[in-house]
Order: sequence, then C-alpha cells, then structure tokens
Amino acid sequence: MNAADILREATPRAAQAGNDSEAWTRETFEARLRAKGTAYHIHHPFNVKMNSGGCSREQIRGWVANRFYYQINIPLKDAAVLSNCPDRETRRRWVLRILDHDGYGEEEGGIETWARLADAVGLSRDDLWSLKLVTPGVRFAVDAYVNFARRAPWQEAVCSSLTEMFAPQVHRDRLASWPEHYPWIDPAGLAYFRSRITLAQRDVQHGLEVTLAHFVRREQQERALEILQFKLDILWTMLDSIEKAFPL
Ligand code: AHQ
Repeated sequence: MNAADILREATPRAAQAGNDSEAWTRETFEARLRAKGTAYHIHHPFNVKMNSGGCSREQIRGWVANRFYYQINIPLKDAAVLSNCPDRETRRRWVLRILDHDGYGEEEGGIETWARLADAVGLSRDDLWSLKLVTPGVRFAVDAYVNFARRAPWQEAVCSSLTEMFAPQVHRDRLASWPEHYPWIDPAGLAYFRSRITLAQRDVQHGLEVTLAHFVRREQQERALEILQFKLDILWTMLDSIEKAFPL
C-alpha cells in the first residue's frame, strides 16, 4: 500500500468532507508527509538528465562542486539543531549526523568522501574548497536552510530534514546509472552515495519519531507540511541554479 492509498484509506470521512480542525491520525500525517515526495528533486529535469546519462563532464563537475556547498553546511545546520535542543536523549542521537559528515578518529566522514567524488569527476581540491564554482542560487538556498535551523524551534529544523525520506532512492539511482553512463568516473568515487542509503534510513527514523510526536494538532501538522515544502523547494532551487549555470 503506497502513501496515497494510506491517505485515502486513513483520512476520516469528516476530514474528507473538509472538517479542517480535526488532527490527522499519525498514519495519515505520515502519509501526507510522504506524499510530498512528488516535489522531491529526484524529479527535477537536471537530475533526470544526469541519471539518464545526459550530462557533460562539465555539468557533472558543476553539480558535484555545488552540492559540496550543501554537504559542508549540513554539520553547521545540525549543530544549530543541537544548540537549540535542551533534550539530552535527542542530542545524543542527533550528534551522530555531525560525526557522519565531519568524521571522527579514523573515520574520514562524508565531507571527505564527497571530496573523493570530486577527485573522481576531475575537480581539483582547489576548485572544490575554494567554492568558486558555487552559484549564487545554491549559496542562497543552502544558507536559507542553515539560517532556518538556527532560528526555528529545533523540532521544526528536525522536520525539515525529512526530505531524506526520499533520499535512498536518489542514491540508488546514481549507483545504478552512473557507472553505465559515466564510465570515465572511477566507481570508487561513488562511495558517498552508497554510504548514505543506510545513514539516511537511520536519520529518517529519528526525524519521523520527533515530527510525529511534536506536530500533533491539525494546525501544527499543516505547519510541518509547509516546512517540508520549504526544504523541498531548497533542493529544487539548487538544481534550477545549477542547471542555469551549467546548461544542459
Ligand atoms: O547527502 C545528504 C545528506 O547528508 C543530507 C542530510 C539531510 C538533512 O539533514 O537535510 N538531507 C540530506 C541529503 C543528502 N543528499 C541529497 C542528495 O540528493 O544526494 C538528499 C538530501 C535530502 O534529501 O535532504
């Protein structure tokens, strides 16, 4: 049964008749969150083109260099969530996200793994770390995400991370399509995508727990959908800007 079926099945008749005050059940609320996957950047024309082999080397490099700005800002976003969160149990779980990206001890972390993706697509470390290839639109979209996490209640920032409900598929698509379409990229460079499939699933389990427990009244649940749409728009706008800067 997919999200839409659950939605149809679980939405009480009163709600279907437009009784807007009644809170949705947890199942219906989760189904409505998941139904927003239709706006996920997996469906963006640039992503569709990229995964069907339609990108040039320059476009792949442009995407990798711009997404790097998103990746290096995720720990800042997650640190903002921690700084706003008074609950130790939540922080003990949320802090793993920072370690996943920054690394710890012998673990190089996702930022370094993304840098190896950049090596594999032929970007120099200077091209990458100088951020000179990052477009204004990507910078503004990513900064909007970090600033949202800094000033919003921590539960709202948690909710905004739930775009990762849809991420395992986008990573699987890349792993399945890039080796065939882009044989010039060393497959070892795709390790980041492989690493995120299980990490995203772990993150989403926690993010959903917090979201379903916190947003309980109908107006709160509607707010959660707005927050998720805001983050979906951030990811979509990043690809709009990359597509314009590195035209297909
Ligand atoms: O590599 C990604 C990642 O580490 C994260 C963290 C999470 C968040 O906290 O918002 N979202 C996210 C995402 C990553 N990769 C994106 C992709 O398409 O490769 C997907 C993105 C997301 O769905 O939010």
